[in-house]
Amino acid sequence: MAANGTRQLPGQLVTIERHILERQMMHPDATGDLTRVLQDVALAGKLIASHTTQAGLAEVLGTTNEINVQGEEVQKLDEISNDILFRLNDHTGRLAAMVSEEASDILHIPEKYPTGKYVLSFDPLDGSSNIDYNVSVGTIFAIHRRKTEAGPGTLEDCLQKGRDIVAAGYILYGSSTMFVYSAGNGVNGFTLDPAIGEFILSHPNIRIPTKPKYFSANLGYQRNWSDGVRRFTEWVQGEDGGPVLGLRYIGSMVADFHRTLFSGGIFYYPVNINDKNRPNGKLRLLYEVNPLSYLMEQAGGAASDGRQSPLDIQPEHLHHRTPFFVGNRELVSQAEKFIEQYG
Ligand code: P6P
Repeated sequence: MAANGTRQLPGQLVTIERHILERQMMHPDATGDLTRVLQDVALAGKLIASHTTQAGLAEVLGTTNEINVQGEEVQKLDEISNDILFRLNDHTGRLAAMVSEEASDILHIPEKYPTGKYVLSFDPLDGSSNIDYNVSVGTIFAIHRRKTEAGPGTLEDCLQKGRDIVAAGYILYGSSTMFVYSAGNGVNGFTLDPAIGEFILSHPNIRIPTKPKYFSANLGYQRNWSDGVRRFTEWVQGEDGGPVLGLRYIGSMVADFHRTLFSGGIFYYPVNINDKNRPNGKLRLLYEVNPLSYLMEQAGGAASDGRQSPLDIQPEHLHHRTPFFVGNRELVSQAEKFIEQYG
């Protein structure tokens, strides 16, 4: 705070728009469309934040009593967040299609609007089962360039590997609202200043700390994990010379990922070997695992499905599920070694 008590502006007030534009200038062939898609997502984040921070007041707590394509109860805020993301992007002429956790099929651009060159995939409100407990939740997104030439987006446009992501990120609705993204040149974090309604650069060039601090997994399920995963879990707690990491698990992946990114460590959601309905685990490749894997690699970490980077998996369908390990390289690599040796 300045001497006269006025609000001290940071030395360089960098908004998302300024940050993205400055990077866009590094690409002479850039048309600005990707910049504007990111701004559209950021605006959606501001609108969703205004709902999530008033959930208790605005009677939007609880569920709609509907079940989504994932077989999960649709929370009212899920629906609102999904609607906000769709309506802020359906008319811009920048997208060929959208993919949402809340929609069984491709979300096509309405015929009255032009289509564009990008595909936006998102989980509108990940961790929503925690909404009624006032736990942090988040929006996760990934952007690809379309593969087909023109017209309505197709499955070919949507089922692209994470390696081909052009930008990805998340918005965390927590004690503050943060927008964390990468467009291939490192990871940067912006904090929403509600007084001016702008995301301001607060965490430039985020890198995962080299010294890991926590492991993050739902130990309530460990009896259902494979032998290799169980042995890895013992190792991270000091068995066989492993590091002695503390346990932190919120049950809202964006929050667990965000803490892992800033504290160092590993988050993992392995397969429950007794859950025949989910042979590939719970988390979805297109709009949860791939965006976060892309971000972690950009921040100097690594991601795996237990054997390979999720970014190298060819998605088989829109809601393709996969086991997920993400965090410091050496921890992810150790998990892969235990799985390779013990299954
Ligand atoms: P569990 C939230 O529903 C979510 O998809 C992720 O955000 C979170 O990591 C995971 O599920 C929590 O699942 O089975 O531990 O409650």
